[in-house]
Amino acid sequence: MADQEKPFRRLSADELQRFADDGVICVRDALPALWLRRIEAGIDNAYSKPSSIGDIVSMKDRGFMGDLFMWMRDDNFRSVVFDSPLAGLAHQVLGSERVTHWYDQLFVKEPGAEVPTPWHHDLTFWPVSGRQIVSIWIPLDPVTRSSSGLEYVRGSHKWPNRYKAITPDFNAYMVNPELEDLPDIDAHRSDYDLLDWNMQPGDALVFDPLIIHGSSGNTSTTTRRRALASRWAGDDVVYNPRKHTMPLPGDHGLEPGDPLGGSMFPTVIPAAG
Ligand SMILES: O=C(O)CCC(=O)C(=O)O
Repeated sequence: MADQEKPFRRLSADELQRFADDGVICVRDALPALWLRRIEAGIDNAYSKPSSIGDIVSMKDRGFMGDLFMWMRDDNFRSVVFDSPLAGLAHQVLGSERVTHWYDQLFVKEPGAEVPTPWHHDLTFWPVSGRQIVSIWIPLDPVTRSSSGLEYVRGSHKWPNRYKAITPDFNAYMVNPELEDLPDIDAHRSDYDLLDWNMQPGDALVFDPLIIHGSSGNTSTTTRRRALASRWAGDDVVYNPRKHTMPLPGDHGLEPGDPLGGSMFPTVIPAAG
């Protein structure tokens, strides 16, 4: 068995059931320090040499830096994809034979950054379809809800509703007018079953792409809030480009209906022979 197939630890039957029921679990100590150091080095590189996507999605004047598909440019993130326990963790929750890397994404909020991530779910604006998809969100700094830890609406991945993406103006084309507006969750917080966790670096949130989630700005005056989202797909996920979905950088060579795969979406389990 290759290293990446060995999860740092096995998830319990109870954790797997909670993932299915709630749409999210917090896995403590999912990534050892070695991997945290590599991700931090990758974040430093993304800061000093932003990619063209990073330039577009970041709002550095407001204390927010983002980037996507970092693994294609940076060996630190590349090794997280191919050699870290994340593929093995995804394997356990996906219940799929193959585990394919979908994409990685950075969300860095500087101390005091008033940049909330509005409530949203992910799958509606991705150019893929299928249900075997999971995101793993790893903070590199201690987080609480007020320092921009993620918050979730428990069980909302099972709702039949499909909501509009909520994106900054430059991404307005991703807002599909045929989809519903999200309810105003913050105005009626007691009507929802909300979940959040105080987390340490290396803990991971493992969540379904249809669960509604969001985060506040970073109210800490001293601590950055750096986080990596690592997204994975299983056997049933196919390329499904539609209007109002996220553009993909580069030539992936996929036709509509093709299973996710190829050089831009590497299958990590089973490892290439
Ligand atoms: O880190 C954040 O604030 C947002 C993360 C998120 O929405 C995601 O990973 O899907």
